[in-house]
Amino acid sequence: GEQQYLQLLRDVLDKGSRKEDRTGTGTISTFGYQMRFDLSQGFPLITTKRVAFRLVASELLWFIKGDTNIRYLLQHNNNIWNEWAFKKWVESSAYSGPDMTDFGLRSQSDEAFAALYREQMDIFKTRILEEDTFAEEFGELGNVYGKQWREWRTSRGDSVDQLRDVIEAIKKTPDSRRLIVSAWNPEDVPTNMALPPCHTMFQFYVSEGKLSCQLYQRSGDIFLGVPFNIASYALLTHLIAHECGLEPGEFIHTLGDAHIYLNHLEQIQEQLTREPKPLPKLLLNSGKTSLFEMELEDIKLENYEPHPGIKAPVAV
Ligand code: THF
Repeated sequence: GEQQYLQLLRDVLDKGSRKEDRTGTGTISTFGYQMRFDLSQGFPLITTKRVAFRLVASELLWFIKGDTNIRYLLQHNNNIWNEWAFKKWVESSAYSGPDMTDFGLRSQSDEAFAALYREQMDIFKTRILEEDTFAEEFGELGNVYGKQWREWRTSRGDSVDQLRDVIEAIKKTPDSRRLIVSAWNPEDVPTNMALPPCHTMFQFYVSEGKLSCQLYQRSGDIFLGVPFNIASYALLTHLIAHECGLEPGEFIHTLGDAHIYLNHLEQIQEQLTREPKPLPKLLLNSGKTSLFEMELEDIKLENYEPHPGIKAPVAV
């Protein structure tokens, strides 16, 4: 359970090497790592810091709906994808406000700039929420997860609903070794998405009435992103098991470049002094079966009593 996550933090701190990255922040990184979470032992939401489960759940429902526009997230008070849409906006010719080049890095060291950035971000969010045409153009992240999961475009001119198909296959051919959903679309990666998918593909496995899921994640921001990613795929596994009449089995998390950003080190030292608490329990509305009908209020977490949250800047 959580010990494996804490061990990942320690292993990367001990054995990782310094590596520069696209965002200019700098990381300590290792390549190839695997964790296993037995979902019958409790829901794997990290307890050594508070992780906002409602953000995990609303992001996952957004993927499941096939939505790729941040408007839905903002309507649910979820700000975790704002930076990527904002980046497209401030780099567009329609933007005429103060220069926002490298806003992520600059707002960490320059307080005056950070104030300007917050002001522009607030204006941006308000416009996404209130102006339909602005939202259509600048809230859109491109062909990110929701699009590839639900509407992968083919060379025949039609599309594949990978999520619906994999659920049907789990029901009809549970022994299949092809229960795969891929978000990595080589045709779209270079040009058609705000950020190439970090969780690139996942596979399901059914045995003894239990549904397991393994994710291959090409790149993992261990402090900020990975706790979200674990909870998100654990929730997806629960939702699909619920629909298919199976018990949740294991979530296996395989990471490619597993990295700690250099501006997360103090936060991690603090987290590693903390003892894990008992894991919470997930409760799904038993009156609904299809995951395509699930709403936030159908998903409840019980007995989550974590240590306090630990703030950290996100690298853009
Ligand atoms: N880019 C980077 N650098 N890290 C990531 O984790 C990441 N993601 C998604 C896309 N690009 C990424 C976005 N997911 C937070 C959590 C998940 C994100 C992005 C940001 C975050 O800041 N979480 C804070 C609190 C957020 C809040 O309360 O609003 C936290 O403390 O957990 C990984 O898929």
